[in-house]
Amino acid sequence: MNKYTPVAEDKFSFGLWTVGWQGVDVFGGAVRPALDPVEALTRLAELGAAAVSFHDDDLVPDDTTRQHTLDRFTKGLADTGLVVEMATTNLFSHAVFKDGGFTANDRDVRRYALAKVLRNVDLAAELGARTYVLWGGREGAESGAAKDVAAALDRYKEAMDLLCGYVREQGYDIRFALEPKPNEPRGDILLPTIGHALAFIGELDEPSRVGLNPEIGHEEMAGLNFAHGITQALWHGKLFHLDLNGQHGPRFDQDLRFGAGNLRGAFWTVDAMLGSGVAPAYDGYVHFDYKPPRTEDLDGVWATAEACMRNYLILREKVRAFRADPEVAEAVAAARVAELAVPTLGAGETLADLRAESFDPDTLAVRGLAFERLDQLAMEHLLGVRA
Ligand SMILES: [Mn+2]
Repeated sequence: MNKYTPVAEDKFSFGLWTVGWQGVDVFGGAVRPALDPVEALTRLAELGAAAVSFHDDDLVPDDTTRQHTLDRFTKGLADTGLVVEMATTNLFSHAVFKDGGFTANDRDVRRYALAKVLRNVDLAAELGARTYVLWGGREGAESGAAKDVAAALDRYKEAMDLLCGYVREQGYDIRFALEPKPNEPRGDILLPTIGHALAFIGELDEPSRVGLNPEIGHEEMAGLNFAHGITQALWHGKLFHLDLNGQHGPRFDQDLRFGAGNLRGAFWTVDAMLGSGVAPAYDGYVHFDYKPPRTEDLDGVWATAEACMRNYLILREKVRAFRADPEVAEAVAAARVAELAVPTLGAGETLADLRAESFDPDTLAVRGLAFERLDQLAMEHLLGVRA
């Protein structure tokens, strides 16, 4: 036990499909044996996780073993004290979803997709999950005329409106969280970024039931700043959940363990999650969605799971030390950060008053902002040369 050993209050959560990934990729088959979900619960609990999430097909892929699996899994939850905090539907693996689920051109496929989601929403409610994620990885296209994008958005909205109505009628304590991704497996995926998804939610019948589950790797694949993205989601009250992992810029979806890849991005992500600015802190589960590389055996898998949590705790300590450092406070003041929270127009002031003022842009332009000193202090905290 040391200061980077997780405790339940840290609210760490893992998808069963993360530690359970057998390493099947585009170029090769499995490198690890299938992982029993109950074994996953036991090992994750030992490492200090508080919760898990699952796709229907991770946990109950087969109707003939469904009840037996659920009985064992429910007992595993009770034995370990872990909870199910999130559930989601696999609308991408089966060949039937080759053109998507909710937005497949084939109406029968859309009807099947909706039925599959409804069935797993019932299971999610039964297992106590309060967040239901929808990642539409196959909702998209590789070519132009094949997909009527506006019609696809109509069908996406129809599906979300139906799901919201269902959850309301059933009285389930569940909110939906859309997970944006720009591409892979489709050439172009619908709702590719946080911004696209936020705008889409505004068009739904019950927008309050739907928020976001942004993933670091997905936003960085699009070249975007994840900390800025989740801060905007928090500003809209829409950061219902998140997926932490690691990514090296715009390339294939790497799903590295959290902290690997863009380390500075990870630092600012934790800073944003802790609510260091005007936006509220994130108060949901700290959920990891990564893939232990194919080089690892099962011991290596557990080492990566432990490292995800450890890196979060190390970064949290560094962010707190940065924010508590008196020299940082000085640098923040010199950078006029707090001034941005002051409304541009004064109380009782009119636009006419503002226009009557005489401005000297050349004088204003001379002021430096001293952002680099502040950023260097963050860098030095991150590099461990300031206590
Ligand atoms: Mn990913």
